[in-house]
Amino acid sequence: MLFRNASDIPTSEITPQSLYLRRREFLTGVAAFGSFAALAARSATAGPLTFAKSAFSTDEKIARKDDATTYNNFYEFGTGKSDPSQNAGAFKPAPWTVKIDGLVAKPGQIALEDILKGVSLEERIYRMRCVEGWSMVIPWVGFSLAELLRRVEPLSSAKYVAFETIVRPEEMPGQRALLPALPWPYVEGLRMDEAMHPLTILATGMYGETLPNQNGAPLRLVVPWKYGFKSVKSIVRISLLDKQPPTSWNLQNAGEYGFYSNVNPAVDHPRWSQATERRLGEGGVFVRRRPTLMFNGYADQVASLYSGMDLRANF
Ligand SMILES: Nc1nc2c(c(=O)[nH]1)N[C@H]1C(S)=C(S)[C@@H](COP(=O)(O)O)O[C@H]1N2
Ligand SMILES: [Mo]
Repeated sequence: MLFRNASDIPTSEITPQSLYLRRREFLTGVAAFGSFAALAARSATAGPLTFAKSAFSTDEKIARKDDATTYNNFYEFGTGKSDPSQNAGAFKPAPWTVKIDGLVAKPGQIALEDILKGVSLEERIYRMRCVEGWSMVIPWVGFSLAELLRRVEPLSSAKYVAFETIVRPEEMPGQRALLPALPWPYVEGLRMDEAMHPLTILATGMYGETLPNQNGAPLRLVVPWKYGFKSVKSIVRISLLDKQPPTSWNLQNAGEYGFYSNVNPAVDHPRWSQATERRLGEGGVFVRRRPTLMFNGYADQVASLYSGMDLRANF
């Protein structure tokens, strides 16, 4: 039983080293042939793919795949929680290229296949906390954003990284709405040290499979110590800048959404408390709420990035 569905594997199970290495060889081999999508398709005959599990992974119970893929936000497909899964079917995540520009020595357009050739994919089981008060544990498949940024050689003047989602109104009904829910493209940003932090990944898959359209195919950011909206989906552009870039939710409502958006139970959203959360998959909507942890439980890893900063002013 080497290749079980990722969601069937107890999260406490550690990948044996030999299997880890064989998967690595396998992945390096297939990555040379094409995208993770192609890789996943090819492996369909061999059973679902599983990946080496990162040391950063949590052992908590992972969310049901059904919940994680049908209850979410992707306003390009509508503002309802079931809109993304219902309306993202016609979106075409391949072929895909990402433009990397700004303060880097090697700017350019990079095909997703080429990005994947130079990085190591692994499974990262992360807690995710949405600003609206729900949380879930997701087994991502992805690679460290730092790996990609190092390849394009950031200049010392680069202080921030900006991300942009694709604009494709033909395939994204939310971008055709008369009254746009957000200004398009969806934009997000990180400080350079946040972007280079080992916890920060670009994900191409979840649950051992290629990323579903509604979860940000084919490439989305995952920053587990920040509220969910920082994890920008379907990325087509990454720019390195010397100034703090604008972010979509801050543009829409600056009083409610700041640039940092670190998960912080002590700083409430103006309209609701952030002290507790409802964990998706814990027995439905009426289950008890659990306390929200500082930096979403990743304080040991990331608190030092913010030492000396007033996190109430820099929310
Ligand atoms: N382009 C884009 N990215 C986005 C969003 C969006 O509406 N558009 N929603 C954000 C919000 S509010 C959350 S909570 C997460 C949800 O990610 P998930 O679908 O993987 O749960 O995506 C974030 N990234
Ligand atoms: Mo969110």
